This record gives sequence, C-alpha cells and structure tokens, in this order.
Amino acid sequence: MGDTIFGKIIRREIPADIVYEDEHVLGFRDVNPQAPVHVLFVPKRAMATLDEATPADAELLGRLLLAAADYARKEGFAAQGYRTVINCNEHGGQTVYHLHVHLLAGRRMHWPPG
Ligand code: DGP
Repeated sequence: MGDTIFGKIIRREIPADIVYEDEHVLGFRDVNPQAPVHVLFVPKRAMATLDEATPADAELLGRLLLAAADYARKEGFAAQGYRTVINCNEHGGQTVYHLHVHLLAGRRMHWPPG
C-alpha cells in the first residue's frame, strides 16, 4: 500500500496530539473532531482498509479495539458511553487509507449515523 498521512504521524514526520501508544497501536486526536473526544487508533503495521484484513490480522484488530476501550476506561468516560467507528472504502466514508478506529465520546451519539 502507499504511504498516508497516518504513516507520517506514526514515524513522527508530522505532528499530532498523541494520547495513546503501545507496541502495536498509536492513538491521536482527530484534526477535525466530531465530538468533544475524538481519537483515532491506528495499527503501526499499516493496512489500507478493513476490507484487506485476513485471519492473520485477528490479533491486531483486537488490539485496536482494546486500545480504544482501555483509553476510554482510563479517561473516565467508558461508563457514560462512547462510540467506535471503522469507515471502509468510499461508501463507508473512508478518506485516509490506513485502517483506523474512531473513538467518539463526550456527547450523546445519534442513530442511525449519517
Ligand atoms: P475516515 O473518514 O474514517 O478515513 O477518517 C479520517 C479522519 O482522519 C478524519 O476524521 C480526519 C482525520 N485526519 C485527516 N488528516 C489528519 C491529520 O493530518 N491529522 C489528524 N490528527 N487527523 C487527520
């Protein structure tokens, strides 16, 4: 896959407000927040879309969700609630082709999403 802006953030080539990091996952604030809390969790080993995932990626996908849940718990908004979103390809609204989980919190979410 080609490089993306998230690859540059992971390599610290461009700045981001990084709020979470472990061996496999980086979490940073979305530049265009859609809620009071809007953090993106990305795998350091890039994959373009969820559509590319295979059974070999099961652990990495789990790590992404666990990172988001861990962050929500530590920041104290898990009990009140939050939303995680993965946009996939054009109709899913994906604009950056490095897999990422959106974590949105700090307000009541609507359903169905737009
Ligand atoms: P998606 O539409 O699911 O591909 O979401 C991509 C998100 O990435 C979008 O909410 C805006 C965010 N974003 C795009 N460029 C940058 C950037 O350079 N820095 C940060 N922090 N977020 C970015």
